[in-house]
Order: sequence, then structure tokens, then C-alpha cells
Amino acid sequence: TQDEINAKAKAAVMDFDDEAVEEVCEEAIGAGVDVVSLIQDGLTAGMNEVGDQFEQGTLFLPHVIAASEAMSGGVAVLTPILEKQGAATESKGKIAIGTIEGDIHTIGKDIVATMLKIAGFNIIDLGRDVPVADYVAAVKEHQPIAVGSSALMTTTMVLQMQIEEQLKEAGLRDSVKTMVGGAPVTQDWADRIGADIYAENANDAVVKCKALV
Ligand code: HCB
Repeated sequence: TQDEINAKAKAAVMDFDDEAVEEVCEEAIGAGVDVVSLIQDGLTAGMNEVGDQFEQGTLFLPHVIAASEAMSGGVAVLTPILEKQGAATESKGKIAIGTIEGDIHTIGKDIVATMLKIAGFNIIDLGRDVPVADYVAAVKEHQPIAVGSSALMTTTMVLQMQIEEQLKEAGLRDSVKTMVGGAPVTQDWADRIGADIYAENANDAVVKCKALV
């Protein structure tokens, strides 16, 4: 069942076991279970658990790296299936997204980008460690309906405020919706800096971006 497969995936990420992660993802595809749930309630749940243990000092950085590689391998197995599910949808417009300057955490941003693509948006992936000026330049060049930033650290999330400010300075703030996300980011933070959308996870991002069109 879905719950069993999610639990297996979570355990495999927590065991840093690339092969087991890929196996359970392939098993999930074969069994026809919901792969979005598998990513969110299985793989991500395992990753978060590893993050918690890293914070508590019971696991160390190499463990986090190993777990994130295992998770990324699983997402890679699932992506073609997700893309197939989304292939029929017509284009809903462009969204630019990237991980903010100073921050190299890409797993969450990549999942959001993939899910938005599947939902029918054209994604301009700015990558990671993206200078604030590059978000502004992307809005100018591509005129997306939304620009999303991902920040995984309390030290980098403050730069999301600068996106708001520099878009205003460039006279572009009213032409685009801003979206913020990443583990330390909250609705309260989005409200404080004046971002239009706070997305808690990839599903939330899809629902809220769809509501823009
Ligand atoms: Co990293 N790391 N890390 N890390 N890392 C965190 C983020 C800490 C919270 C861990 C901790 O201490 N508890 C911490 C940050 C503390 C802080 O806030 N100050 C931390 C640290 C300190 C660091 C280093 C500095 C460690 C070091 O070198 N000493 C270093 C940072 C280097 C840098 O960025 N300059 C570092 C490195 C790494 C890696 C490379 C080992 C690895 C990243 C691999 C990669 O991304 N390619 C990593 C990882 C994996 C984590 C944790 C364990 C998990 C992050 C993750 O991928 N989660 C994380 C702990 C945690 O977050 N609790 C830890 C799974 C994804 C799916 O969730 O939240 O990213 P997500 O994304 C969701 C959601 O937020 C939303 O949708 C996504 C999908 O549902 N969303 C958006 C995300 N972005 C969005 C954007 C939008 O516009 C909308 C929605």
C-alpha cells in the first residue's frame, strides 16, 4: 500500500541506501501508487528526519550528503513518471525559480520546479546560489507570472527581502508575483517582507501558482 511504500522510502533515505531508495521508487511505479505522496511523505520525511538528527548532533554532514544523494536518486527515478502525468497539460505561463545567493540546497527547489512543470508551467530554473540581481534580470527578460526563491538557512532567507526591494527599485514589482519557500520560511515571513505567496511544499506551490492564472 501507499503507507507501506512511503515508510520503506523514508527508512531507505535514513539508511543512506541509494539502491534501496531506487528499488522502492521502482516498486512504487510498478504498484501504481501516488508518486507525489511518495516524494512528500516518504523521501522528504526521511530527509527531514536526517536533518533533525544532524541538528541534534547524532548524525554528521557526510550522513546528510549521503541521504540527500539517495533522495535525489529516487526523485530521478520518479521524474519521468511525473513528467508523463503532466504531458497532457497545456502551458499555463512562465515561472522563474532558484535557490537564493549563499545557499546551495537544491533538493526542495528542484522538486517544486518539477511539480510546477508537470502542472503545465514553463520553468526558468535559475539554479542555486542565485544573486538577487539575477532574479530581477530574469523577471525583466522572461516576464514570468511568478518568481520563486528557495532559502534553506536563516542566514540566506533574509535575502528574499532584497528580491522584493530590488524588484521595486527596478519598477518590476507590480508585473510579477513573488513566491518564497524553504524549511525556515513561514507565512509570517512572507507577510513581513511582502511576498505574494508562501508555499509550504511543492503541492502548495502548485495550488497557489495555479490560482494566479
Ligand atoms: Co544543509 N542545512 N547545510 N545540506 N541541510 C539544513 C538546511 C539545516 C537546517 C540543518 C540543521 O542544522 N538542522 C542547516 C541550516 C541552519 C540554518 O538555518 N542556519 C543546514 C546547514 C547549516 C548546512 C551547511 C552550512 C552545513 C555545513 O557545511 N556545515 C551547508 C550549507 C552550504 C550552503 O548552502 N552554502 C549544508 C549543506 C547541505 C548538503 C549539501 C549536505 C545538503 C543539500 C544537498 C542539495 O540540496 N543538493 C543539505 C541538506 C540535504 C539539508 C537538510 C538535511 C535537508 C534539506 C532538504 O533537502 N529537505 C536540511 C534540514 C532541514 O531542512 N530540516 C539541512 C528536503 C526538501 C524536499 O525540503 O524544505 O528543501 P525543502 O523543500 C520543500 C519546501 O520547503 C518547499 O517545497 C519543497 C518541496 O516540498 N520549498 C519551496 C522549497 N523551496 C521553495 C521555494 C518556493 O518558491 C516555494 C516552495
